[in-house]
Amino acid sequence: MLFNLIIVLIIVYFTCKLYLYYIFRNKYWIWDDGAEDKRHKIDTNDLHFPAYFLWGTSSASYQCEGYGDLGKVDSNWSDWEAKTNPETGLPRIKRGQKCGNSVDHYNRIEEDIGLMKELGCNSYRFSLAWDKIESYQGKYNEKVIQHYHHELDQLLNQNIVPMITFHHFTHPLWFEQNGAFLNESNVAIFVKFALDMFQEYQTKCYLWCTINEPEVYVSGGYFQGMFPPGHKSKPDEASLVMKHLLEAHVRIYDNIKKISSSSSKHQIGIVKDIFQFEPYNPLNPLDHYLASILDNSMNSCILNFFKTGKYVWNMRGSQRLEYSNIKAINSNDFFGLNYYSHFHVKFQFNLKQPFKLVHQSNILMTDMSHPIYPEGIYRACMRVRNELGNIPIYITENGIADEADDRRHLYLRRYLYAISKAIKDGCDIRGYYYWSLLDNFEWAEGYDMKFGLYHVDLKTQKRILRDGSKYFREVIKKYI
Ligand SMILES: *[C@@H]1O[C@H](CO)[C@@H](O)[C@H](O)[C@H]1NC(C)=O
Ligand SMILES: CC(=O)N[C@H]1CO[C@H](CO)[C@@H](O)[C@@H]1O
Repeated sequence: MLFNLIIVLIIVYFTCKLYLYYIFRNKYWIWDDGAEDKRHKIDTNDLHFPAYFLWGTSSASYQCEGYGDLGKVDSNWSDWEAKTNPETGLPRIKRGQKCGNSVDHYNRIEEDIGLMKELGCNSYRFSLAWDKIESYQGKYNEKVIQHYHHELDQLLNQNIVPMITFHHFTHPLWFEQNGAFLNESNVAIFVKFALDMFQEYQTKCYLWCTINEPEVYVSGGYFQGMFPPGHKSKPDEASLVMKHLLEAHVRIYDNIKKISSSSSKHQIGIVKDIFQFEPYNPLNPLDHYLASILDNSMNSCILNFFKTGKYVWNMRGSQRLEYSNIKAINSNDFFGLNYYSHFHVKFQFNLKQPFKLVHQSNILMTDMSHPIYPEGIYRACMRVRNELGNIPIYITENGIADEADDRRHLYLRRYLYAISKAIKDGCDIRGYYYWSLLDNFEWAEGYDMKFGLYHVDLKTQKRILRDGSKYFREVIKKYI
């Protein structure tokens, strides 16, 4: 009897060992020599990028433009920053910071395009400031419209391919006051804005992102309460907002293809970030279960919508919501993938919050407390490829907050290697946009997170290339 038990235990032990070995081998690569003889060092110089590859940086209007020539305009975000959190009495942004004039990118557009040129970039992703363009509902501001014409002209003069995002978290205050994307009638209003902008700029741009990170917008605004409108744990609202964002995406895609005279030239896609949710302990079924729920609500449900045309929201404590739109299946000419890192999900005894997101120890972190995890960008690319049928992918964001500038070089080296490997293994990746050219206003973090390839002194607005960024320039030079 005892003998049998011992045999069973030994078998279980080795099965678990084998399973863990399998998991870790797939999720973690051996970057350094390591002591074990079987390991071999990854050669991060072994890079392969196609000649048509786009190399650029990525930004969002609110985070870098500053006031521009209109002075301050109201948006959901400017309003948000100005107020304190009524629950805690604390400011919404770390240490009460305000976006203010940011890094004045609006007025320094020529200088900043010069910096892109200095890096060797051949593309730039940016968003149109809807809050500036249509501060008053129904009235487009001609000066701002002309500003973006000027920006596009300057980019084209420098042979930099523009990529425009219609919605990157911010919109005019009146839109927020009318319920933003919670209100179904507003879908048509946003779609109209996007189509008008398309018609305005279509001769100067052919790469279009509809909406940036819908699931981050939804979870920030309707779950965590750290983005406007600051609602907390409102799954019913979240399900509707998500539905309306997806609906807006499909309608913009469909309409652009109808109204544009050269519809095959214009490439339109959604931008979605993928943070993997991993079980903290791969041998704990509860960790697995919770990780799969999070992955489903943040990742799978959106990928499935584009794969099958069906969006299903099914979360405990909220109403089930199903939405089908067959047009979703062909509503992306490319997939804009934002990738930073992954999370580990750990079960805890707490009915209200049955999990926490943790990080394993001994992992190199960014200042955002994200593990440096280049394997994840490879896995995310492969996932998109497998689920959406080898769709073209642009890495629309990837970057590191690193004030000390002692990990940026390593980060770039490893993530670019992982992307190159994904290309080698069959992903149709067409471009890479580092987040971001300049240090900028990182939403709830304020100016504390230094993502910039260039350091910016907010007082003098002087830009200085960080040492850790030079690797990016070297790689671009090699492949352009
Ligand atoms: C919903 O949006 C429409 C169109 O913007 C607006 O007229 C209406 O007042 C909004 N409803 C609410 C409850 O905000
Ligand atoms: C109408 C609406 O939701 N407006 C929101 C805009 O953002 C501020 C942030 O302070 C919210 O308080 C408002 O409710």
